Amino acid sequence: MITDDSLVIRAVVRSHLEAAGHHVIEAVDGTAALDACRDSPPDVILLDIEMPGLDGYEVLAELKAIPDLMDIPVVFLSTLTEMDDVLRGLRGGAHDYLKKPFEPAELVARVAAAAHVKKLQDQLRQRNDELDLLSRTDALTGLHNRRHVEEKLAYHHAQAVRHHDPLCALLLDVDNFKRVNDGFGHPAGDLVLAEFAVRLRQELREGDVAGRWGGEEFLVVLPRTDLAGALLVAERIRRSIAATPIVAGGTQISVTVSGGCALGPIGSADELVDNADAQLYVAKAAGRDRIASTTAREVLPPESGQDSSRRHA
Ligand code: GH3
Ligand code: MG
Repeated sequence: MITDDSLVIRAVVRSHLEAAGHHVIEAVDGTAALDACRDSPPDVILLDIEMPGLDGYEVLAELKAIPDLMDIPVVFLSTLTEMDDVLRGLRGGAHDYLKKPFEPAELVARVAAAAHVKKLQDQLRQRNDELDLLSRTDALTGLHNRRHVEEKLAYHHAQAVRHHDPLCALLLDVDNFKRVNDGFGHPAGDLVLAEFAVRLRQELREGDVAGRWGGEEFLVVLPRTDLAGALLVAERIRRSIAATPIVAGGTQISVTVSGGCALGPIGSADELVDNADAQLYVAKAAGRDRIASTTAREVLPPESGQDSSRRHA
């Protein structure tokens, strides 16, 4: 983007840069430049200093204050040739400073260098975003990993305390999963866990948080949800797992899941999970394929008429 109040300069710069294969947009003053950047950030900004309205230094300062725009390389293009002017521009965060009149070849070379820096920065940022996502994700299921779901739980717990909202934690554990591995092999067990996660996600709303807590154990955090609401979700998940066998390695594997549900916020996030864990134990002890919850200490039985002839792992 060339920002200059002179039509002639804009036209000359445009023609040189377009000849070098760049796509050029023009801004007639500082305000227009900032608007255009917000609209569609360019890779490089060529910036005049003396312009009506905002001068180039002010435009640079504004750009540096906007997180999405602060990394766009700015190349000053100015008739101000005193060292003080150059230094002021560079100290303000400009990438480069070209004096008018400029050599066309030098203009093209400096813009190319700035564009190269921008490209490297973009690649680095994208790679960082990917790494960030990887560091928060469980590779097998694509759900949040333990560390990340713990962070989310702590956040939602604090929010619930502050706003006096209910919050539920649901700990789910695949029943007799060891038998799946023993009977069908570890890779099939992995596929079962991956499909479990797919079905789990399908039953959750946006805003609910699901993560892999351990091997075949999953934690669901349900913000702004009371116990009745959480039990509805839990029961939906349980039913969705029990209803349809999971196909893994050409075999249909029937699995069930047990869940412990705890209502919070209570003292701490850890305590909430401990309570859910205690209820999970209750559900297991009561025969599995069911959800148990705090307060009511009620164990929901699987619905009657369930197909018991299906092969259970
Ligand atoms: P329960 O109903 O009491 O929960 O019985 P269970 O067999 O599910 O529980 P147990 O803790 O005895 O066994 C869990 C098994 O899960 C043992 C472990 O090898 C297996 N497991 C843990 N993580 C993975 C995984 O990522 N992939 C596979 N395939 N198996 C896993
Ligand atoms: Mg288990």
